[in-house]
Amino acid sequence: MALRQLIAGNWKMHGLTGDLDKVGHIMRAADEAKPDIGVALAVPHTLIFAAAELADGSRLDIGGEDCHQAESGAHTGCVSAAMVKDAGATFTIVGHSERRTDQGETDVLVAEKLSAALKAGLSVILCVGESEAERDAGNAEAVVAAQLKTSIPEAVDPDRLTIAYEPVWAIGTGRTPTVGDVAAMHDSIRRSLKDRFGDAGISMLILYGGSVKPENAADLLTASNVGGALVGGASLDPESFAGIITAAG
Ligand code: G2H
Repeated sequence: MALRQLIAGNWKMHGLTGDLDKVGHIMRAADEAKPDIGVALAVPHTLIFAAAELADGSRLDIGGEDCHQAESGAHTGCVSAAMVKDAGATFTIVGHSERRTDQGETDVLVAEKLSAALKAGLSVILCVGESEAERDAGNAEAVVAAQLKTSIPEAVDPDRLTIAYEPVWAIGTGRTPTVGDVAAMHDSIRRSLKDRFGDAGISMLILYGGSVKPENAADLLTASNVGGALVGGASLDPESFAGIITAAG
């Protein structure tokens, strides 16, 4: 069944094996979600194997938060897409703004990572989003369109690609754009995807991310062209994450 919305958690650099009971809780919420609502959870590499074993047979998809662009090689401390898949992930996030900022990742590098992930058999959540200065200058839509153009490689299977729009100034700050601003940006992203992929660009899910909580989820999830949410802080609390899953659809 094609998903109408996807609610994806992103634990970032949080979570030890002692937190796996939270995955169990989220798994039960996923199994109770409406049939056309998907639930996914991106966890640190160290937890993928155990979380995927736990979620096996449930409707919860476990993913990674990043992968290296190379298939293998002398890259101490890095993890390839094949390793992420081998550990049990079905997807990975690439291009999160925290990696773009902390690790200096560019759109070109993000495109290489996206290619590597698809080649390894993973689905991908690609993050894009403007800074506060870019929004204040009236350039938000142009910035995001440019990110999409360069971060999505030439050869790509659109059926395995999900976009997450995450305005950088809304991440972890408790601030969110208005529902109207979210709708305008998601409509703009949809136009870009349609231009690039035709019909496949119409059905591609576009998630909103940035301070999504149970209290604002219903409003954000009903905005035009919003196909779900990428949830950071609130996904660390299974009750809150379950509340967002319930708000979907
Ligand atoms: C944005 C989001 C999840 P938060 O990064 O990717 O995090 O919900 O904490 O703003």
